[in-house]
Amino acid sequence: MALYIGFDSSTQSLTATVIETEAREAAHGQRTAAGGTRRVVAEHVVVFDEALPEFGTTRGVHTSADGRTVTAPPAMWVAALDVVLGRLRDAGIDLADVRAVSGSAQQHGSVYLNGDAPAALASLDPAGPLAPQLARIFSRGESPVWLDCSTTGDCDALTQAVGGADGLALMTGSRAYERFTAAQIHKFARTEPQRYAATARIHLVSSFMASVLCGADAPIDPGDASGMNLMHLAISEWWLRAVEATAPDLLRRLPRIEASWSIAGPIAPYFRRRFGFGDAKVVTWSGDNPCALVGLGLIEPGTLGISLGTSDTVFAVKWRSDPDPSRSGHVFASPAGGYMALTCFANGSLARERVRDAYGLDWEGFSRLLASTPPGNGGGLMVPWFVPEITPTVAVDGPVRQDLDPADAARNVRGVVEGQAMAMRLHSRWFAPAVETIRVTGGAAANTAILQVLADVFDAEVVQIAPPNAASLGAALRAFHADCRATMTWSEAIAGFTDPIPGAGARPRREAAAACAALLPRYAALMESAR
Ligand code: XUL
Repeated sequence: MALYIGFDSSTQSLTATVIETEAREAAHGQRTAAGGTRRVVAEHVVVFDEALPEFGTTRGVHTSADGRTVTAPPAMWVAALDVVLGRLRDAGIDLADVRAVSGSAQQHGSVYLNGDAPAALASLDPAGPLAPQLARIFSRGESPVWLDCSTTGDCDALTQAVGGADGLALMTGSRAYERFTAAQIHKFARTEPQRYAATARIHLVSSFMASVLCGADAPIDPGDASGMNLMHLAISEWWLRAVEATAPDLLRRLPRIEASWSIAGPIAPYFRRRFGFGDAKVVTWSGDNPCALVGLGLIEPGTLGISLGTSDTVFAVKWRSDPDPSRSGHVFASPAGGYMALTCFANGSLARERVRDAYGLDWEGFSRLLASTPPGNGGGLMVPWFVPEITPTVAVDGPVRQDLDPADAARNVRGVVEGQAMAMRLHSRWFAPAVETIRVTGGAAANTAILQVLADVFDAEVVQIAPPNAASLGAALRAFHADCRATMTWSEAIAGFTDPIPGAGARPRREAAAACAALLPRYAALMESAR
């Protein structure tokens, strides 16, 4: 039996998913999948606010009074790694059987290390926890994360320097976005030149966590590098024009880009001695959306994926790298080959929670009200921009209602969920004009009333995949695939792990789908007029 671990370092928590596969040594010495046992052995979640209150985060982040600057302490992510590994060990999982680990991380966030980092990472003492030993490696104690939208001027400067938004989107897969790493680095170098000068390495959250695990500088994979506005998407190499436009002498501060299945190194002695790992490999980490793509079994075009998490994202595999003609979506490299088209909404779980709390509901009450209201909501619409939105990009916050009484709890509950689903439908047309099947993941994917709304709005069947966290499962599958790559295809790697749960999910209802379709043009017009 071989074990593989996938981590997911997300906005609010760190998850570890452990999978078990039956593997045999083939005659030529490679490991191959034998097709036998395949199961998820364990999934442990460390919620930052609860488990690590000393970092003072709310939903995993620190937010400025105007809501535009959003950061998180990287030391907290490191502390969470100790906690989750302790929980796996205490749950009786024999970490000596782990052949490879990999990970998924919230995209775009950046971690700034000084010249002391390589020595500190290489000499971790297993007698004590990680965070205090790494406290002095950061040239910037707070990492900007994807919810940050404080860099509009930096986006403009970058766009101008590389010759316009169209060229930037063609080369990197996206026009300049506030949360993308180039704009964040530009702001740091501009506003804090001394601390920028003291920065020796700028990692993504993914490559930083991988560096901690292997005790050495880890590469960035093309999937996560495509969320930086710095990578030439077609060839997976740094695009020097954007790199030079972003900050002085940036190239030497960036890690190398290596294939998603590359091995960053062996797991560091710290983890062997403290938690009992054997000779596990650390497979290069990727972003949470590229990992969720794999964890939902989306290795070729045709099926839509939706992740209902802190952010809501809608995505699919595509073979070509051409960007969204309307410039509101992104194209990333897929860790399983080809590309990933994606549109991201900042008002995901947060907007659902705001509505739930405004009417004093729990999730059960929320679902009951949702199921009690008619599809199409009697024409009542809500554009749920409770925080500044990414798609479309709007600085204002506050929901916009049409024919919807704010005092009517039930119709506001339907308003937020239908509004989110209609925005996803409208902003996924550029890569999926019509779909038959949608695979869902994320916390809200367990809510069948929400899945029914998705099914009706998309007029498509919605299916659930057994393990709850597709991003950490995808990371575990990436570790498995990288370990057995010489003799195993991607479809062999995911087989048995990403099958839909029989009977779960939701099917579209003809009249409901028609009612939702009739509302779409009005919803598009409302979003447009509200910007
Ligand atoms: C994607 C995005 C979010 C984060 C959330 O572009 O910004 O989905 O990856 O973790």
